[in-house]
Amino acid sequence: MSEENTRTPSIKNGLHDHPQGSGETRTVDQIAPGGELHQNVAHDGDHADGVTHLTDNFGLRIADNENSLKAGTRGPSLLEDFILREKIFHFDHERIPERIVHARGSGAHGVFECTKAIPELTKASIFQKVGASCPVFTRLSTVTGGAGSVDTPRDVRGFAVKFYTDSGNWDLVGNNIPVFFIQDAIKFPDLVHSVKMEADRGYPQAATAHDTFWDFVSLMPESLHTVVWAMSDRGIPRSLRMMEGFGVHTFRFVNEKGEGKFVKFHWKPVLGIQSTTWDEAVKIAGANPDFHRQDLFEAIDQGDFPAWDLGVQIFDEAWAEKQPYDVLDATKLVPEEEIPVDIIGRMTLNRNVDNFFAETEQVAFMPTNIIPGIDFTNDPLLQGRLFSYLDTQKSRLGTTNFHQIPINAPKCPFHNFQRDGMMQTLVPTGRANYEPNSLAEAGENGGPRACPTTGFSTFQENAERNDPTEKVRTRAETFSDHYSQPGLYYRSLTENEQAHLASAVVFELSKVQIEHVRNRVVAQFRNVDESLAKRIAVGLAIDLPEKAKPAKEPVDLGTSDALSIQKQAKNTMQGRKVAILFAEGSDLAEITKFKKLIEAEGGTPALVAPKVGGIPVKGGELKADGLLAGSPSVLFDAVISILMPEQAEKLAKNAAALEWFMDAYAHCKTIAHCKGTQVILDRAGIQKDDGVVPLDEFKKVGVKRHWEREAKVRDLA
Ligand code: HDE
Repeated sequence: MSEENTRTPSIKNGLHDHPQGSGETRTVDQIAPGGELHQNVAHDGDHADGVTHLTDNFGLRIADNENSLKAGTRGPSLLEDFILREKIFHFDHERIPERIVHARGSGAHGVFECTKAIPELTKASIFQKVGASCPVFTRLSTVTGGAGSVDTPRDVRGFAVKFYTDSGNWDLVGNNIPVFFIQDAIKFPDLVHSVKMEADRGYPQAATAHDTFWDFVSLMPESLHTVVWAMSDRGIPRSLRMMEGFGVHTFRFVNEKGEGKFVKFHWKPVLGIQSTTWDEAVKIAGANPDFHRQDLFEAIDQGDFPAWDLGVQIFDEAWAEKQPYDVLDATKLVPEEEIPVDIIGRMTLNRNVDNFFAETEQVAFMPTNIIPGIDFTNDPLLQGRLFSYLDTQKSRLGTTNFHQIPINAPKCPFHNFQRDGMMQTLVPTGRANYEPNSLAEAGENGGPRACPTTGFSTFQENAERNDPTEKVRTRAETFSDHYSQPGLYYRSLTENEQAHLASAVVFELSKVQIEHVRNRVVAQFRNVDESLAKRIAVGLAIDLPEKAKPAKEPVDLGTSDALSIQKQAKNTMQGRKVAILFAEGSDLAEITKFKKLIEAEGGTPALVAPKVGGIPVKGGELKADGLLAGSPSVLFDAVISILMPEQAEKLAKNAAALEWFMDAYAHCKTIAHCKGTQVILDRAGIQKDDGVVPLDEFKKVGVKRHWEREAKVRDLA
């Protein structure tokens, strides 16, 4: 059935329009009092005197919201108290099942704009001309932890974008890592069971560092490519605004003529890619469990809108045939050096949600939401996802009518004969709820019809390659090289990044209690990169086990700079947060100068002091944004210290202050300081280097990480 013809009332700015012409349907807002979806007023008359009156869910004004109805002042509550019962009843049902994966996420509204028209590749309306735009809703998430877990565990991040186009919703439901753990959807429940908290003990929460996950990995070498990405700094992003996004699967673009090309989607963050170090991520989890969520919310709130460029890699069947891997295998990437990423648009997130539950929690992404011009491929992982997401939404949102929830409803008209069901909010009129019908011939509204020309039609692919054509449960032979690309990834990293990856695996395996699992993982890593396997074995103090027998011998694919974060790092203040430490007597003029400098470069200054209320400083009084003991330096990208000598002396005896500087140093951050601060640096054992500089060098040095320092603070063997 035609997609375009299967959608009904149009929605503008989140509000359902009144139906046009036929008067075919009525929507919730025509029936609901107040008529607004973002509704906090029940009756028009209720705010006539400037006060919004509290009512029950049916519009009855409430006289007392403090006391339940009782038989006498100290008597029992009465069953008659329908006001109490409605309130408690509704409260009891406030939660819905959290997402089985990606439960913890942050969402925002925005806009997508086409910057390069590609009609020769796709008929998708959003890519037909430069400047074409549509609203989007984006949800960025961790995968493993529950909805109430922390933001900075080592994990893959979800990167889901809903484009509300004029030809229907297109959901690009991707991750911040371009490959996935498994090749076939049938292994997904096993993967997720193994990584989630263990079934008997209910822990660990939001962590891969445990027996069952690594047991699975050790037995499923196809997972190794995603594992090396997750164990690298990609698994601990600095900010949701500073990570890449990938569609992961190979999709297909289809043009007006019906010609198809393969496409891989990429999101490139305008702020550059940046990560934390592991020690930093762990400390952030304690200092601010909502580190990423708050960062995204505050950036958007202050008009510092995060943006990503949408890029595509395009290739055809003939090119795909020649590669040493299968482009339908989601554990493989297409190196950017081979097929460059062409930028075709930009997404800017410019509006926070009004209500977390209504929008971020209820948003329902589905890879099946595609539009004419974009199609699936036979990737067996993608094929399984096409079933899973629709199914999960019914389970989470409770009704087949979840598409009517404002955040999920398309903003273009939709008309079809799907009817009724729980929580139906549309009120179709007339009796045409089937097709074919001839009601129009009798002067009645006959309803919508499929449209072969503009409707969605599946790409006609040549099925000859799918040999044998019988029904089979097999893995294609072209899916059998599990080691070459993980090796490519590892060898493409800088030395520091390689060391981070190796120590992440050592850390994770140190938490694994079953010895043979550790050994088997290292045996697998010997096929990825022998030097990496040795590093891990040395880190664990175990003998190098015998190499696992590969299904297919790996080949050396060289290196790809696009895979390394550090090789593409931007030294920019944009989107970064810089702390300015001050105390009694600090120079206000100097503090103000640095505040302005940071702001002028697009960064956010944060004042940190031993006390937060008005502190007497030279030239006035100043309030701090954060208490020193509650604002550890892990929350900032660089630190500046402006202290009078006597205050510095005092802080040199304060553990929180010492740790503040030691952490900034250990995490390779810029430390710009006045002379007075030297006493603290000396006490903390911090030596001068390219990133530990006098105040006047701050601008020149910027907020980049000083990785050359790392060997002094961490064993990089
Ligand atoms: Fe998902 N995945 N997934 N996934 N996924 C879900 O859908 C699933 C996969 C991804 O912010 C669920 O609404 C299967 C790959 C994101 O709301 C569920 C398979 C990629 C999100 C589901 C995969 C993803 C989800 C859970 C293997 C990257 C969060 C709640 C066949 C390309 C979307 C929900 C949001 C969520 C199933 C594999 C990304 C259960 C069966 C590969 C970003 O339907």
